[in-house]
Formats: sequence, C-alpha cells, structure tokens
Amino acid sequence: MRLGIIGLPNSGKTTIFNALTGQTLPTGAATSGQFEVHTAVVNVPDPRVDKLKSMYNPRKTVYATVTYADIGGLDKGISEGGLKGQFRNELGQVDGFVHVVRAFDDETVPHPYETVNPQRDLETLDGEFLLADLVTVENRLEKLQAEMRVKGKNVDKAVPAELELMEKFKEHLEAEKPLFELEISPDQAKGIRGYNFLTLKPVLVVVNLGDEAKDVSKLVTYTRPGSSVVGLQGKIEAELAQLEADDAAMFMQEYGITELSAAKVIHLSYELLAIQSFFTVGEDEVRAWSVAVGATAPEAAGAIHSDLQKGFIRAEVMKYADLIAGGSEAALKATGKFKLEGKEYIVQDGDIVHIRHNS
Ligand SMILES: Nc1nc2c(ncn2[C@@H]2O[C@H](COP(=O)(O)OP(=O)(O)O)[C@@H](O)[C@H]2O)c(=O)[nH]1
Ligand SMILES: [Mg+2]
Repeated sequence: MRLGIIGLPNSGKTTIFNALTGQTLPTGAATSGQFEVHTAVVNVPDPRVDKLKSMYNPRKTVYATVTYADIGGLDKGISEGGLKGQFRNELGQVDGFVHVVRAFDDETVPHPYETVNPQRDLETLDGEFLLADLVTVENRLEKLQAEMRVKGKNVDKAVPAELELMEKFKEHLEAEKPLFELEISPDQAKGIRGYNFLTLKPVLVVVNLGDEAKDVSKLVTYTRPGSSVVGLQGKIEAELAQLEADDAAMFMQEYGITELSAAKVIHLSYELLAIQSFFTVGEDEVRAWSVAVGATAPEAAGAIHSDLQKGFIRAEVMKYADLIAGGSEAALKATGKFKLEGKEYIVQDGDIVHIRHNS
C-alpha cells in the first residue's frame, strides 16, 4: 500500500515524511518546488503483534507496512493542460494521499502565497486535482465521441456506456466535486482503473502545526467522505524520530507532548486505505498481513502466497481477543473458539489464521 505525500512547496512534506519514516532527507529552500520522489517503507506499530511475539517467541517478527512517497513539485497552476509524464504516473500510482497543509508561522520559511491559510491551500491543490481529472475526462470523451462517429452502429457497446460514465464524471467535476463521492460499480471501476483519476483516491489531511499544538478543527474543514484530518507538529516530530526512546520521552515531556502524531498518522493511513490486519503465528514467524476490509479467506491466503489461494482448502481461524482471553490455542480448541472456515468466510481484523491447502 502506497501513500503519496503531497502539498504546496514549503508546507513541510519532506519534514513530515522524515517524521513518519525516521529518515533524514534534506528539507527547505534547496528542495522545495522541485519534482522529486522519495519513498520509504514504515512498519505499522501494532501492540497485538508485540503480544503475539511474546507468546510464540518466534525467530522472526514482521509488522504490516505502509509505503510513503514524498512527492515534491506540486504548485498552483500545475494541472493546466493536464499533468504530464512521470509526475502524473507518480500521483496516479498511489493508493491514497497524505495532503500536508501549512499552519505554522515562520518568517524564515517563505510561503508561496505570502500568508498562512491552511484552508485556502487545501482547496488550491484539491482544485488542481479536480482540473487534472477534468482534462483526463475531456480527452477521453473526445476519443469516445470520435469512435462513435467513425463506427456508427457497429461500435462496441462498451463505448456508449463509457461515454455516459465520462459525461457524468464531467458534470460532477465541473461542479467542483471529487469523483470519490460518486457511486461506481466494480465493473465500472475496473474499466477506468487505467486512467488513475486523482480525485478517486482517499485523502488524509495532515495540518503541519509547527511548534504549538493547536485545535485542527478550527484551522480546516474537510468533509470529503472517507477522509480525515489530523494535526502534527512537523519539525518537532521529525527531530523526535531521530532520538533514542529515553531521550524522546524527555523531550516530549519538555514540550508537553503526550502522544506522537506520527504513529497516529500511520494508523489513520491504514484506515484510510480500508485495509486491516490478520496474523499468522508460529515458532518460525509471527507476522501481520494486510488485506482489504471484506476480503475472503482465499483472498487472505493469496496475500501470503498465490499458491495458498489456488490450493485453498480451509482456514483455521482464532480471534486475537479470544487467544488473549483464553491464554492458549489449546484452551480455544477446548471451548470451540478455534474454527475451521471455508471459501466464503470474510476475514476480520485481528484474525489469527492458518491456511490448509493442496500443494
Ligand atoms: N518553524 C517550523 N518550520 C518548519 C516546520 N515544518 C517544516 N518547517 C520548515 O519549512 C521548510 C520547508 O519544509 P519542507 O519539509 O522542506 O517542505 P516541503 O517543501 O513541503 O517538502 C524547512 O525549512 C523546514 O525546516 C515546523 O513545524 N515549524
Ligand atoms: Mg520537500
């Protein structure tokens, strides 16, 4: 799962990327405004995995991960005539966005529009993405209309269907509404996957608060379905990410920070993408795996290995909470809480799974 960190120049994207990933990419004047992409894979902190590790004492422990891509170079006006080339690809390939908006005052850090106004900045880039999608839709409409003209009655019936959908998209985008709000059938979604519409992707808004903790609900309103807003003290958290645990605790006390927002952002990213974790356990390995909410047992098996999905017979399932309450696998077996599930079973967050399969 890949999330693109976007925002205007000097909003603190790279600083927040560093806070989330523990990296030390250079920030500031030398980098802002350039098209550059940096990625890092981050473990999703999960106390359940820690607990399973202490129970099974495995040789290896693997957490679920999220990949963050710091995408520099977005600015007002960028979508005029459509986003191009590698830039468009980078934005198109992510599963969702972390949209960083600046709420910190700092005279040494120039703001591209002079004043600090997170709501305006949020709407500015959103507007660019709406425009980029509108250009994609209009290009597509032209092609489809041409095909209708040329082929007349012999045209493939998929063409008028897509034309209708694109007209609906156009109307929606022209009303300045993201495509995310529209109901799109799984078949339609499949048909348009290749266009990588930007406003179809979920957005987590991160308000870069600077040195003071502030109430984000007073700074921005964002009502897009499926999205949420969180505050983060960019510079402080980027520095904290570099410290050993003891020093970090002292530093946090000094600044009156009770909980790191970086961890919260990582969890919210996971929620944003509508994914959940199931676990596999054993002496060899305790591991968290990511699947979409609503995935079936064979799909979960496929997340581990395609052979397990192909040869799927049944899944042995116990619930994490039951295991903790019961104390052992044996106790769950005795009370009927260790279950065999078939192909239709919908995997739940926190399931501990063992796949029985033909090899
Ligand atoms: N005072 C202050 N400066 C910050 C904060 N976050 C980022 N900056 C500074 O803002 C400048 C731009 O940050 P950067 O992360 O490079 O922004 P980007 O262009 O969006 O990637 C750098 O000089 C950062 O040190 C913050 O929380 N407080
Ligand atoms: Mg940057």
